[in-house]
Amino acid sequence: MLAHPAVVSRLNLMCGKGFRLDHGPQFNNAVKGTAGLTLHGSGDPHKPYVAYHHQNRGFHCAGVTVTWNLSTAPAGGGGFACVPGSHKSKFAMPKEVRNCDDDMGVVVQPEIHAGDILFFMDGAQTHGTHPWRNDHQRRSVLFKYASRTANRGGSRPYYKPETYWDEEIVSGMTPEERAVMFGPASPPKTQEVYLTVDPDGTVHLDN
Ligand SMILES: O=C(O)CCC(=O)C(=O)O
Repeated sequence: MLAHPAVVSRLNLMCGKGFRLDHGPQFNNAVKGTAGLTLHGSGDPHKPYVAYHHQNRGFHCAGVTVTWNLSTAPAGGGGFACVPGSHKSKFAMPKEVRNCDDDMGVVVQPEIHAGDILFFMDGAQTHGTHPWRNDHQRRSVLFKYASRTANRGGSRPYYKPETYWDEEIVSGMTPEERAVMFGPASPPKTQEVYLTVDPDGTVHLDN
């Protein structure tokens, strides 16, 4: 599943050659009545590590999720839902679409058969989950891929300056210097990486 030809050929186009698994796989086994996930993504706010970009004749998406569906999701029965084309949207997702109160005629919950593979542009595209209304369990496995240098969060355990560089290099640094020595991770879960500049030119941590 991880490096299946049907996946590789498409991710080479979508994420670019050298794509990698960022995190996952995640397993979805919703039972009838499972609900509560709102729609998300939509490229808003802009996150470079999952963004969609079109340049000349080529397109590129930093984050793509590949879902292997092990059970069937009939149209209208719930499960994966999205707004096709929303990766090109330049406006915020309406609140009603986000919380599924009003789909404004743009949300699609595609019919999916067991054995289908679904590709979606994760953070760049409006997507989410509709309540599961089927008697059988939903079963799907989600692989979260990224383009080579995009970081969707997978390296958080290793990004401390002491690990990413070396204890010797970072010991003795001020908190402000240390802030720029963290390795990549998105979004950082620590305030130690955010800097700000005061009107008098002082740089300090932005807590
Ligand atoms: O497959 C689904 O139900 C949606 C998954 C999702 O929203 C996500 O992975 O961010």
